[in-house]
Amino acid sequence: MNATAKYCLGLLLLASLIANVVFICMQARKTPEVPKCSRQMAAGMLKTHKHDGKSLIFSDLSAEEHTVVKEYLMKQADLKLTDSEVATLSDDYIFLIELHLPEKELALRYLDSSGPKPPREAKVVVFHGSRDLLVEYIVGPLPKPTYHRDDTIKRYGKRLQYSGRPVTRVEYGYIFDFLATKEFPKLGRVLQESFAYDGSNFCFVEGMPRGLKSGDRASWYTVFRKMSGIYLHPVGLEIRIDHSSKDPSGFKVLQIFYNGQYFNSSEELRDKYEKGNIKKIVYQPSEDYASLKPRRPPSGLPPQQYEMRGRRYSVQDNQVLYLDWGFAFGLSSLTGMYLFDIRFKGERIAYEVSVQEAIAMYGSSTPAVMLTKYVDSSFGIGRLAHELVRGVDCPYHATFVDTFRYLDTNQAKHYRNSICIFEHNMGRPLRRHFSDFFINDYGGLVNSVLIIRTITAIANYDYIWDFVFYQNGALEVRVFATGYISSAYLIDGSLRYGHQVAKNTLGTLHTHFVNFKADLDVTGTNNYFLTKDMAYHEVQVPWSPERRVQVPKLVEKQLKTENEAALRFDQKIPRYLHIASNKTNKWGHNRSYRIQVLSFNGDHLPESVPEEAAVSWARYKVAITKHKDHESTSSSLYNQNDMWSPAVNFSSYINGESIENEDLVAWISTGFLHIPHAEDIPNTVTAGNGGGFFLRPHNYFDEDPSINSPDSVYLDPSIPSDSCELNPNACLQNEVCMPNLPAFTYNGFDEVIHI
Ligand SMILES: *[C@@H]1O[C@H](CO)[C@@H](O)[C@H](O)[C@H]1NC(C)=O
Ligand SMILES: *[C@@H]1O[C@H](CO)[C@@H](O)[C@H](O)[C@H]1NC(C)=O
Ligand SMILES: *[C@@H]1O[C@H](CO)[C@@H](O)[C@H](O)[C@H]1NC(C)=O
Ligand SMILES: *[C@@H]1O[C@H](CO)[C@@H](O)[C@H](O)[C@H]1NC(C)=O
Ligand SMILES: [Cu+2]
Repeated sequence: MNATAKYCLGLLLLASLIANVVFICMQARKTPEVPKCSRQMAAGMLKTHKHDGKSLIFSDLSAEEHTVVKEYLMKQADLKLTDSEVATLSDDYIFLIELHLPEKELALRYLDSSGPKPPREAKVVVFHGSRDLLVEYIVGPLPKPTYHRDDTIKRYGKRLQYSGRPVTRVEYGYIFDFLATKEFPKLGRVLQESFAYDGSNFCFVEGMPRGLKSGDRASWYTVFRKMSGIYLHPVGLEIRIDHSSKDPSGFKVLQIFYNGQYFNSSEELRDKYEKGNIKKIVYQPSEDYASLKPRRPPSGLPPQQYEMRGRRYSVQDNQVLYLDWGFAFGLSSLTGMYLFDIRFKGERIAYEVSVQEAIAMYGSSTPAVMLTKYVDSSFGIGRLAHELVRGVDCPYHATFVDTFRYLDTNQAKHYRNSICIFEHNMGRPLRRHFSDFFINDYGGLVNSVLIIRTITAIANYDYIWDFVFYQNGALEVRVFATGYISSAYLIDGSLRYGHQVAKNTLGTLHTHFVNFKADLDVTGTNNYFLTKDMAYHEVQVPWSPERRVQVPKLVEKQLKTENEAALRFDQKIPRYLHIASNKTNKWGHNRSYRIQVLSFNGDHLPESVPEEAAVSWARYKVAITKHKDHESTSSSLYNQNDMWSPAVNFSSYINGESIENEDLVAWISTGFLHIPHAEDIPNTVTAGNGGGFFLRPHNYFDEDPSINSPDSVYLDPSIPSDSCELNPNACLQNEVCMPNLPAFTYNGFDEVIHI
């Protein structure tokens, strides 16, 4: 045991002694009897639904299922798999295991009629280093697999090049080791005098894509100082490494960018530095401006919400029931949160609503950032859903759900409390009216919603993913960005690409675009795509024919093919977009759900740019395609690392097919432009930084279903103000109920990635 460890142990003993004394003192003080709320479901709230277990066909694989899939494949002699714990880049090993979603037709037959349960299958991504191929296998049936088949061609229409694979922990390890042991020793004096490098105080952030054409695997690494909030501490050094070789001894430095100057090798930088004919950086200690440690002691507590009479929703396995709503949920390591079989009053509204992709395109004059186009699902959006913090990430009283994931690992990892579900009083009426003048009364309904959330910390950025269920039958999907901006070392010309936000630090301009999938099924799968807007037209005033006026009129249109319904980012589009049924409501109008986008992307990469094919979903504000099981996602695990010949080229889904009386899928893009500014330090805030969309009933019902909400309040002058019959708030004071909250726990650091 070294001296520091002994010292720590001593402190720990002392701390536990103090804690015990405090605990004993607290026991001694007699606590008054406090009534506690029942944590059981409120009686009668859920009488219209029951959990049926059918949602399990959409549930993520369990820890045991991941294990049996791995063990089954390891036994297949023809695959020649090496355990990923010991595999090198030239071996064949498992990279990812996750649920393979059932085919929609089979799933619907099982859910809606007495069809058989679809086979439960896993999707497994194998990196075949020995054959230079990436292969996706389907393994089934679980829990006792008997078959595996190569699904790559069916899904992607082609074989996948080995160079399109993401970088694994092992490869990162080789790269950082190569720098530390082969290159940095050559730069001893430069690193010492410029950065006070001590062998362990550097961190690296990579730019992507890893080159300029298909097959390139030569990434720029920006060096950041290892201190709290590394992303805001660039030191002024960037290095481009060719790591295309499967043998790490073949890794090479291609360029070095030091204080705004390019060099072809460490030797060149060293020699020029020693001769003194370059612009040097002279080390100065960084201030700790990026730390998130509170700068003053906490005081006060923000308001909390709690459930007076217990929960009004219930979560069983992966199924949630809430008032009139019901849905299944899961978390894909790659694409993040998805919901299936979303029903309101028992009727399916959407088969699937899911996150697909999040991209960010950066500007800078520094080499690593000027190329950067991050395509996050290739890194894994859901992969980085860590434990949520009670009382901050989700309300304290939320229900927390654990997830298991298998990505770049050799056994499923357990992520505690990585999804949260809660009912939330938004503190604003969903609807209300106070009638003055002729009749006096008041009717209102507080906006109480159910939210299911996960938060994914994808390196510097944290994305909050919310699905919000309203009592009027609307579903809102939101994304918010927070966390650290990425930054670059300030050099001449930097200010064209952003603002200076700290000493020597440029906050680099970038876009955030996010793509979602909404597979709506409005009264079944036979749907149409309708648009509505208004236009002014001129009419003669009937009682004054010599005058003409402009009157807004309803403009309705049906778009009949995928091409017509691919609504481009730079196009003026109708404001109302509907997935409609040919069934009508009581008033004779086609029943529909409206897609209402809250914030469109804005400018997209020009289509002439070779990388554009990998993110071609961003060409469209909304695109409607005919449902196909093999067009399940708008992007892929491989799009980032081979942007030039992407595994999924979304624009090819739009190929002239009819979308009349078909099963339709809406691909919805939302986003914002981020020009970093001083207040992004230390963190970007969620307020104002996000996007999303609503799916809202539109002539779907005959009236607003929220009129039946049990939370409705009604007042009129004849009702005594202390009567609780139509106004539960009048009796709130009689609720003798304290929240029964669970103890605070946190284990989120158990599964962090170490390289
Ligand atoms: C660095 O490499 C580039 C491109 O190969 C070349 O044009 C340039 O002359 C090289 N610089 C030096 C100093 O060798
Ligand atoms: C509505 O669509 C269904 C399914 O294609 C079809 O059978 C029916 O005839 C259609 N009804 C009307 C009124 O168009
Ligand atoms: C709207 O409903 C009517 C009546 O069922 C039907 O004839 C018509 O085809 C529907 N229109 C669309 C675009 O679905
Ligand atoms: C992507 O798909 C579109 C539409 O099919 C096609 O025109 C384009 O060439 C494709 N691009 C690549 C790089 O595959
Ligand atoms: Cu941003």
